[in-house]
Amino acid sequence: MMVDIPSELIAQLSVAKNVLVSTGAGISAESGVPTFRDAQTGMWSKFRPEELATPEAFVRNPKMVWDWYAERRDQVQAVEPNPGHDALAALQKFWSDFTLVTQNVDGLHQRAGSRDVIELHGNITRVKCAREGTHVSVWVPNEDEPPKCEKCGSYLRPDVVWFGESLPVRALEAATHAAQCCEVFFSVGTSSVVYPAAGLTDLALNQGALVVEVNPDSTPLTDRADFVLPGPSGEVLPVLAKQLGAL
Ligand code: BV8
Repeated sequence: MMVDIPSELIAQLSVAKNVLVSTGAGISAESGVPTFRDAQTGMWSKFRPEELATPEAFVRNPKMVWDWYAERRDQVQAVEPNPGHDALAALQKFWSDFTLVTQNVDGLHQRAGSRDVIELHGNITRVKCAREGTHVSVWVPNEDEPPKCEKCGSYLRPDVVWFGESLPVRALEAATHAAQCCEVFFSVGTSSVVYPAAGLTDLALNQGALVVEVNPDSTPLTDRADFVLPGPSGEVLPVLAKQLGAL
């Protein structure tokens, strides 16, 4: 695919000082991690993620929800970051004030070398006690139900934010501050429908940031963005980084 980056965008990015990049499931698609909008496969094909990624689902069927996350945890640990992740790790060194915010829970940005990643929705490779919130790294597997916390006996659960749960306060505060201060806001690989993450874009637009969308499909942001780079992030971001001299 031929990636065409407008020269006007390159000119503005070359002199930018404060850049915020916000990513969604699309940036991990080329690593082989299904996006939320992709149809679920296998035994999960009859469920929508929104039905499984909720506290209610965990109360109703804790073992099913635990197993869904265990399968996804194995999946993300078996794949590698792709050139889109790598390009963002390189661009972090290019701009003097760079913030990376992600809705993803796969940890691939960190594995690509990005530092200080703001994880709005947690991280699927971390497990915590459902009652105390303390992180647990080892547990006794159980055929019939999720493993239990050794200290209090409550179920363990993935350290992710479910629908209807509040986002981690410090992560959301840091992301909100970055969206209010940035000169350039990149929205990469997100359908821009899940709030409050999608609201960061509105903050950036309202304070006059230059907004760039990287996505092969159109989203509710597409008509409002200053620049739209319509392609897979694993192809667009490396070309952008090379043209800026960051790769
Ligand atoms: C909250 C972790 C306060 C778990 C996730 C009614 C209206 C508006 C909002 C609400 C509402 N009712 C409730 C809400 C709030 C709700 C919400 O936004 N619902 C939506 C569905 C309407 N939000 C919440 O509940 C949040 N909490 O608000 O707390 C509160 C408290 C009580 C009651 C109400 C509110 C919590 C939201 C976090 C949920 N957890 N993940 C897990 O992973 O299992 S969300 C999960 O879905 C992801 O983390 C991600 O955020 C989201 C999916 O979005 P995307 O990342 O954008 O992925 P998607 O598949 O949608 O799109 C992929 C995109 O990539 C596409 O555009 C595609 O074209 C593109 N793409 C594909 N390939 C590529 C590509 N792009 C580039 N390159 C490619 N190669």
